[in-house]
Amino acid sequence: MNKIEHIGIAVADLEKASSLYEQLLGVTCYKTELVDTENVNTAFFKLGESKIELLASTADDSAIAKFIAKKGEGIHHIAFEVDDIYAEMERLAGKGFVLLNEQPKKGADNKLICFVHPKSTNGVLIELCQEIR
Ligand code: CMX
Repeated sequence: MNKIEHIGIAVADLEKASSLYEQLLGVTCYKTELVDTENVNTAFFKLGESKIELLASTADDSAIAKFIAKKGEGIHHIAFEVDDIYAEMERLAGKGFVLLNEQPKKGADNKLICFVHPKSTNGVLIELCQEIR
């Protein structure tokens, strides 16, 4: 894995949270993107090499809605950049990590993504992401 690509933060209201994070970070949101397949609306902020992704639910039964109902707003996942997501998935599966996708799927911000179950990573939801070239 190369680096932390972004940290995902679950928020209840994307507009309010975006405006707050613009003030907090001192940078403007560079992209908002609706990801229908995940039932989320996202807003991205870039700080040097790292990014923050705010995630708001668009459906009552989405992963983000469930997360907020159970734990409240807060850090939802850490995403690591990888060069070859297929090789990395095979490597992690071989070591016993529980992958939540059999195949990489298309995520926000032009990425192929795969999630690793938090039960196999000390309670932290991990995302692998590879830039779609
Ligand atoms: N971080 C840490 N723990 C989490 C978690 C998260 N983000 N989401 C759920 N959990 C915990 C639950 O609290 C629960 O813990 P306990 O068993 O101790 O109560 C456990 O994981 C399993 O929860 P569950 O109710 O059985 O399963 P869920 O239906 O909540 O699903 C998960 C959990 C991770 C499998 C599901 O959210 C998932 O598949 N996530 C991947 C997809 C995703 O998160 N999409 C949204 C982001 C998309 C994007 O970044 O663009």
